[in-house]
Amino acid sequence: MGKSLTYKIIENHLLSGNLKAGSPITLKVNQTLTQDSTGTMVYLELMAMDIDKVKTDLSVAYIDHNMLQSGFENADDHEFIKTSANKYGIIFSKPGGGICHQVHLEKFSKPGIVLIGSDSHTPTSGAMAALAIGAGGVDVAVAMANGYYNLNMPKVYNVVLSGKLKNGCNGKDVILEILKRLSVKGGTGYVMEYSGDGIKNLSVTDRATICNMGAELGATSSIFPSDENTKEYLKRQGREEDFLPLCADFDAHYDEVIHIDLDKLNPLVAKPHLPDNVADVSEIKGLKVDQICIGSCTNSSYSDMMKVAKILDGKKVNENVSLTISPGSANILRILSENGALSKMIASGARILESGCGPCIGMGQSPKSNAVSLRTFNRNFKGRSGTMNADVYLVSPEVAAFSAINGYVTEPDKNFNLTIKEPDSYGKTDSYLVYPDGKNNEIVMGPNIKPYPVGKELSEKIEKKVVFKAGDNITTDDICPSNAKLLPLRSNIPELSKYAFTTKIDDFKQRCEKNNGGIIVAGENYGQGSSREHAALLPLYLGIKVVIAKSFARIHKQNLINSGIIPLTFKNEDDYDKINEFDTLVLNNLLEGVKNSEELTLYNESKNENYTLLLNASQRDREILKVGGYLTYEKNQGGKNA
Ligand code: MIC
Ligand code: SF4
Repeated sequence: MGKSLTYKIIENHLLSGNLKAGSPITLKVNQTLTQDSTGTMVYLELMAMDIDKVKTDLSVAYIDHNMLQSGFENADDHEFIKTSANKYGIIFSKPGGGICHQVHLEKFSKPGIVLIGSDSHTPTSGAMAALAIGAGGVDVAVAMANGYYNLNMPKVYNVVLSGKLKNGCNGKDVILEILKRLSVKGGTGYVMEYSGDGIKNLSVTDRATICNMGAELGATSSIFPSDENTKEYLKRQGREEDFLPLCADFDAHYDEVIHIDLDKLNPLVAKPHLPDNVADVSEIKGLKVDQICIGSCTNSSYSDMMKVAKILDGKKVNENVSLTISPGSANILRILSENGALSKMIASGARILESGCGPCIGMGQSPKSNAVSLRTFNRNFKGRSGTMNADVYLVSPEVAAFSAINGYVTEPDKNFNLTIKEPDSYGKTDSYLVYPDGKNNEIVMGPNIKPYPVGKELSEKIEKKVVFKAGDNITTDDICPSNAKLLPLRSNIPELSKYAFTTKIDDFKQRCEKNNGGIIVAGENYGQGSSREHAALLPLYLGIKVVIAKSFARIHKQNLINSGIIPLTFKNEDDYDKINEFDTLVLNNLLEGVKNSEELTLYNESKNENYTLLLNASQRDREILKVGGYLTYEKNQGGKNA
């Protein structure tokens, strides 16, 4: 039987391990990317690893998240990242240059490479046939320092596309359809690999939208083959020499398959408050809208922006709607300003924002109380917009633009021709890139940048109270909320820890302080969403030693292990119901258990009951837990894994 594209790239980069689904493997890393909201931690970690220069072919540090600069904190973070980048040989992308995933696709991703990024939407570069994986900060620091990345061999889900999207449909509708069918945990453990006749009808940027939101499936990555469309895209970016044709063998082995007929798709929407709560737009048409935001790493490409300009041309944004538009990169913004599209947007009454994440991560543009907000983004978790009681709906730019004119949810007009002709050349806007000068090695650290917490060596026994019992699908936005007020604190864990879980309970920190740390118990898919390792570092700082859940999301589980917090699952899920908040739980014989056992016994002292828990971890993960975290583990190894 033949090989999938995923399998081929992994085989090509394999440093150790065996290619059996679920077994631990180590891959050589070609490129890394970081962004600023996770980046300060990454560079603190890199500093702690005491290296000279990065070992990757190319690493880029983007500033795209924390750009509000309402105090000195964000700007200090930028300076810290800029000076670190210079010291370690990393390209720095200044604020305003664009969103990391969009810019990386335009300027740096190549077919066949392995890219690791400290952001969950790193798989956007799968549109370029790169194996691009989102990871926690310390994993990215290790990838830069030593040139490798550890993961479990993923399974491969083949998504076979046939046909062609109808006028008015977008790559967004493809991924929303997949989310509808598979749910926010349906991709866990898989790389989503696309094939079929339909892919030739999808542009690289439509593919990027699809790969981007593969993160919402919980998938390890998403990937398209590299074909004529890839070549054309690279040519228009002035990088034709980076083209390499790549695809799966015709008889490739896949673990699962789904088929999607693009012709049959209609415009879709993810309703509040999860990306898999998907319905046809027609089901909510007529819903009055207060705010519309177009942009984010999901839908801010040239063609997305041009479609919006075309729809808005000569029209007026409804008087009750606030429409914001943030192009994905400075290069796109420049083209829009040169070809007149920007003036059409402005003339219609749109608010043009900087090229960056902006409202997607709650950096400004929080909607009014009880608002209905339509966004072309990828996440609609409750509270993420910065307004707890707002209802956020995820849609395509086409739906967003038509709705902006009417003031209520509107399906794209089928007779309105939305075909966009891509220019022969996108030109280049390189002024936002700063290349390392190889001279100045001084790192500048502002007063808000505090050291990250380091886990302690594992003890023989843990006896702690359940300080919080959470339900299913807890996001890392719940564990470590993000908004304009909190993002400046990303490099200050002690301060940020005050806000842990505040989307769910007000007094998590107080509970931890009162009980000298504790244990978290949760339902399914704990830690879905963002890769922010802060969602492990805040609990670590507050003394959390163990999280027991029905299941975990991939990146967060690794972030817990990397921080020395033990992630355990229930052997019998019904035991979840037997544990109450503030029960005292005891784990004995931990040194031996964590080292060698698949099963650990949990004693519930308050109920006088025992439950069996599972520790699903590689031998390396077990060692990491024993020493209290990945950084300590790597230091002890002295880089010999490289
Ligand atoms: C997000 O979309 O949630 C973020 C902000 O880009 C995160 C990273 C972060 O929390 O800083 C992500 O997706 O990993
Ligand atoms: Fe930025 Fe939003 Fe994309 Fe995250 S999902 S990288 S916050 S645009």
